Amino acid sequence: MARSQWGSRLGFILAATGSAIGLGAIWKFPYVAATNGGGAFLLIYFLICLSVGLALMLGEMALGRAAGNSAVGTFRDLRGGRWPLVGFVGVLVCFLIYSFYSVVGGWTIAYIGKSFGGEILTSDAKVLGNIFNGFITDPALPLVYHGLFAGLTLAVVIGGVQKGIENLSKFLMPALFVLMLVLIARALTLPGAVDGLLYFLTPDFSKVTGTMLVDAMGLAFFSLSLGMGIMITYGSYVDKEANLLSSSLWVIALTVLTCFLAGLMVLPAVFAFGFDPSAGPGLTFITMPAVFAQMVGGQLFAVLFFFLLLVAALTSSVSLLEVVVSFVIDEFKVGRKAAALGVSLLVFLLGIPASLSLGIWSEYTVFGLGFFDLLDFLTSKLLMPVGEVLLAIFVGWKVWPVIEAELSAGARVPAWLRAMRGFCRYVAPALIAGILVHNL
Ligand code: LEU
Repeated sequence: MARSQWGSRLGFILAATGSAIGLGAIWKFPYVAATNGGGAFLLIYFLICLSVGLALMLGEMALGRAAGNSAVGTFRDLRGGRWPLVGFVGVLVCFLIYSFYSVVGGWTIAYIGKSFGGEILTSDAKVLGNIFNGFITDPALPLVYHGLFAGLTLAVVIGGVQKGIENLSKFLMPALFVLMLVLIARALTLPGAVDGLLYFLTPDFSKVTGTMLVDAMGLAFFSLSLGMGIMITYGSYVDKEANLLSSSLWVIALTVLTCFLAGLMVLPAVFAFGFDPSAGPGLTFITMPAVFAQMVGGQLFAVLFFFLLLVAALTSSVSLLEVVVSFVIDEFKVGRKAAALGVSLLVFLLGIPASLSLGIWSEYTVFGLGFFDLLDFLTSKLLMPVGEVLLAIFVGWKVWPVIEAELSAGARVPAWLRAMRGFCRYVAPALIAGILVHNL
């Protein structure tokens, strides 16, 4: 069977951007930035994305295109030995992340319903907090929405690479940008918003700590979909003429821009309403309704916002499922439909304890973490960094000629490419390993 291909180069960039931009940028970034002191975090996050992030993204895309195989197969084709294990770590990370990602994806569907009902259209922090906590701690409802979200993701992945993923990204990602700009305009004109703006934009370097660096690095990789085989898999569907450097730069620029816009949308409003910036995972879900409550046609904006957030989450969850599915298809010679169904079912089951750990199972902890937080810790702080160190070593030391051939397209090796080799050989592994050690 011929390997699927993206319909166009723009389609590839949009799909990769669709994978990158999701709950990470819009849900995670504002609350992680807020708890890490704002401005300095923003700057460090940018720097990481543009350095280590760029090198790894280029590396992943080049590997995938060179091998034309899924995450595990790529390492096997290019080198063999124990290296396919790195691909396997990626597949595992996608599988684990997908289980709790789908739970949060379900929240966005529930909030579309709550916007229609109008119950969230208030600026009262207490009411909004109660609605959010009441919902996520409910033993049954979030599971229904988790199932719905996983079902939607499944439908797109069964539709296949080009039709399903590409079409979804092409129309709705631009719509999300426009809506965010409108919401920012409203948020910034709220009385008291300036304090939030200053908090977000003024770097206070006394806030830079080991924990902040770890958070920034974890979020950078999470939001750029790196270290889990996604860009390898997506790269394997790219034609040989596509310019991977400009594609990567586009993906990174758009993702970083979305994080920035999400911060502008959420943080000034947090300050304007006197909410607690360290509210954690509920921040976007609690703050944005308060903004809608202050808008003419707020209910419509609320529905639109949560719908587009759902789409952003879907284009990301699709990439998570796609990595696992293409691994199963390539390794076990199973059909796409059967593979997607089987994986979705497993993911749904794993998401159940994740969701319940926020409510009735909250007293069950491992290392002091509930199951939801444990999955997040295991993936973002442990497995992803391990995968990334190995990936950087693989790219810089083991298969560099292949990467160079992919990226220079036969022309003379440009200076940036030589810099990238040094970066992958020495800087990236040292940096990421340092962070890993700090985590442990
Ligand atoms: N990059 C995605 C996001 O920020 C997450 C990834 C795990 C698919 O939502």
